[in-house]
Amino acid sequence: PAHAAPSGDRDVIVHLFQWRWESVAEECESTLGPNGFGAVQVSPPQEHVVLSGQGYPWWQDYQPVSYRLDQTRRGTRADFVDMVDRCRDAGVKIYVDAIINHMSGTGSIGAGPGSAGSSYSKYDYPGIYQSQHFGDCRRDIANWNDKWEVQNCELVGLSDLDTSSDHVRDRVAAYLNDLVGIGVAGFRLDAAKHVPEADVQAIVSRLDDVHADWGGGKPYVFQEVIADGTIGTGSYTPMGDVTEFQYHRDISHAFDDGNIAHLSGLGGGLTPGDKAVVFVANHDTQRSDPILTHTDGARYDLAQSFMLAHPYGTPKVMSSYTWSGSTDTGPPMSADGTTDPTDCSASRWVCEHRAVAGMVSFRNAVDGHGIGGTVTDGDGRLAFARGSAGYAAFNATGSAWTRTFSTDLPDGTYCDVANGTFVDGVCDAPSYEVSDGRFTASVPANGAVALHVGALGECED
Ligand code: LM2
Ligand code: CA
Repeated sequence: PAHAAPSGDRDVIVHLFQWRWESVAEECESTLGPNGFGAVQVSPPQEHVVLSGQGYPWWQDYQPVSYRLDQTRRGTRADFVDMVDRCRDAGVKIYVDAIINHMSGTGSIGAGPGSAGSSYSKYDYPGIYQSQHFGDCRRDIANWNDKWEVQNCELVGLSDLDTSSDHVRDRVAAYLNDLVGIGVAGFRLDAAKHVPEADVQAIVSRLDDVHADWGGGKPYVFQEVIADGTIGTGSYTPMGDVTEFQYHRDISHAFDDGNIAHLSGLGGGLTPGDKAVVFVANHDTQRSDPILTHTDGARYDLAQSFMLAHPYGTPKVMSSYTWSGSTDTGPPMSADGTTDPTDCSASRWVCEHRAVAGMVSFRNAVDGHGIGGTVTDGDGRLAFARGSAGYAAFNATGSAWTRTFSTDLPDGTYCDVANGTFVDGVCDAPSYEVSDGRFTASVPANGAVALHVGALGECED
């Protein structure tokens, strides 16, 4: 296939929402590479509107005004290039959140300058797009049951590009290929459902091959499609992977309610797993429609752990920052709206991906093995094997689950990667002895235990 998912043994994506480029690079080196993360989804790198009058909300990034990468909120183009190189050296891909459906809207500041100094106004981006490059439906999408409107009218007042025109297709593809040339390995296509399928196809078909270190094939593409009765994910799977929002709702409700015993079949009836990008929460749902988020603590971490242990889909782990009051609140920043470097031990950065870093090694080690040997105990507890390569137990109740589990694991001492990490032979978690295929564990309340053959033999308590 033209846009195959990243290789199965390192497919985990982490969304480092709003992180500075230099902080992403450091995280690739210190944490993501060593634990086997496959890729980072970074926030949009293109020049965008600057809404000082509204306190620099996070969503100003979703109103692009040019394709320059000299976007100062998270760093310079040179910082971006350095990040891509350092992450690649650490074995981690960069996926860019690419805004292809629209440019800016009519916010509090309808005209420039943008974050890199470009002048603009809605429907006029000098040297890039003029009025004729936008669709004729210059009003908000009103009838979401009308596919034509959803794809050709304006999403929350954002100037809607006429992606049927060659000029727009060429210009968008030139931006994406600039990124591919830097070494970017894939894209999240923002608001893909609002771009007609044929137009996505035309843009994707213009993409160059990725860096030789990533195999030199076409970039990985996953499309943001919030499926409904009007537009399903199936119309977009020919062009790449798609976001599966029903998975998000299913896993979030299950862990929120403590009804997880049935989840071995999670994903059944949804988009085929080899086309689905899955997540517990994303940057939109955690604000507009929260079910289970970083504010829910252990139960949320448990859900992200479960997602990594379960074979359906390509998992995307969320990494958030907190806000109080308005959901518009941007990340920690200085007075001029420039984002602060990430500090996971202070400030408002949650860094919840670190809590599940060990489970990424589990996912990589059990790749290719299905779910078997399921054990339940009431509605809130579920354990299963991943063939002879791994075994995981999840406890979404308020009391410990103590029992002996039967596995197909080779006998030995295993690092519990649900409660720590195993990097370069060093285990910083509890360890378990598997003997005659069996081990006895006390799975913590709202916690898990996970053992795999890639974290065997050299554990230190
Ligand atoms: C997405 N996926 O399809 C992003 O995941 C989502 O975060 C984006 O919305 C959206 N599509 C457009 O890229 C965010 C935010 C909106 C915000 C837009 C544009 O959730 O609230 O809209 O970015 O910045 C804002 C105002 C809205 C206003 C609009 C245009 O909230 O009231 O509409 O700007 O000025 C008049
Ligand atoms: Ca559109």
